[in-house]
Amino acid sequence: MAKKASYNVAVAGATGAVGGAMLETLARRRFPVNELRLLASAHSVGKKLSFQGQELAVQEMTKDSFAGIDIALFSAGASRSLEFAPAAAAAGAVVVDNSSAFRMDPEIPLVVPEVNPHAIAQYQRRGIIANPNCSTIQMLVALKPIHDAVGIKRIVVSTYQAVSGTGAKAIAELEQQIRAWAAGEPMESKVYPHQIAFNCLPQIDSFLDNGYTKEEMKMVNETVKMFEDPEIKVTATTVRVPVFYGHSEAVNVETKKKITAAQVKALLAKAPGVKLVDDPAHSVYPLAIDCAGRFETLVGRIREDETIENGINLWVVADNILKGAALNAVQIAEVLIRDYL
Ligand code: NAP
Ligand code: 3JM
Repeated sequence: MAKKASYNVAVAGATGAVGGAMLETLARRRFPVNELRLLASAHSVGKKLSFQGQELAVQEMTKDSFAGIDIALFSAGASRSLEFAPAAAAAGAVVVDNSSAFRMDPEIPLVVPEVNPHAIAQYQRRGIIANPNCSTIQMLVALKPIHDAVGIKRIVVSTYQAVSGTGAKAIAELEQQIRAWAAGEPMESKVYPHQIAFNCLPQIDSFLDNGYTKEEMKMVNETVKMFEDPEIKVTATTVRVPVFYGHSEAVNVETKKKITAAQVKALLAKAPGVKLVDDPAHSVYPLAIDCAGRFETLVGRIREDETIENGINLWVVADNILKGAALNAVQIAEVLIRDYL
């Protein structure tokens, strides 16, 4: 079959923080879009969004929204994905889903193109590909070259996650609290269970019976699935910090074979999707405030763990809305049209 010159794309959740970044990313990467269909809830009907200089009307998402669509990018929450993604797939679209709804389904591939692009082939089983959680994506972009070189046995990660990962209401809450503090007025906490301004909350998503949060277990389970290694051990502490954009992570890895810090730097300097930012003598290292709008995952503070035989410490930072969500989904779509559609 001859390749199409351009594709019909639906964005489900187009009015949201991730949906907006999807539109920007499709344009920035010159994705060959024919028709673009913008879908959201009934209350957004009548809104217009601009794409490459054109104003497009938002439509209400229903099960009939996907006729003629080649690729449907979903970021409207897990319950909407469960309700509408199977209908989109049944209508012939390939769904790239940003929610946690399908990630651990054994019939659905979970993909970071720098890590396991081969898994995309499995989309044919259900017509759905899952995008991992933002914190897992950036960690695995940084660790994949190390895992390929010397094998990773165990990962200990602590995250410092931006409020934009929670959506537009959380961005507004942090801003309101900072303004209230400066004005000497009381702060309101509605989105988070505690004040987020000038604070760190060791809770992202809800708690499970084992004492971990769902976000922490996403990092554990998604890593095992994408590295295709049930032996790999992962333990995580995920923390919300008063940062608007950009997740940071302190990552400690124990490897099967010895690797030096210099060797890790050499690997990461040429790794796809990675930008090495590591010049401690000049206080140069990855910063959340430098990653907004960037496609790369920034890695620095690379050093050997002197308490174990084979260990490395790293500091990993990425734009949680781009590589953590919208960009990764568009990259999956790029592989789909290059190799499959
Ligand atoms: P957001 O800013 O709150 O946007 C939510 C979007 O979902 C809006 O477009 C909203 O439309 C739409 N929506 C809500 N209910 C709907 C319905 N019944 N039918 C159709 N559309 C509906 O949230 P966000 O930050 O963009 O995140 C959206 C989702 O993306 C999250 O819930 C999560 O599943 C996923 N996400 C994934 C990652 C990741 O790590 N991969 C990161 C962030 C988010 P209206 O404007 O009409 O309400
Ligand atoms: C990131 O439906 C929902 O409440 C989605 C909540 C959500 C998720 C999720 O669980 O899909 C918000 C932000 C994620 C995620 O990537 O796991």
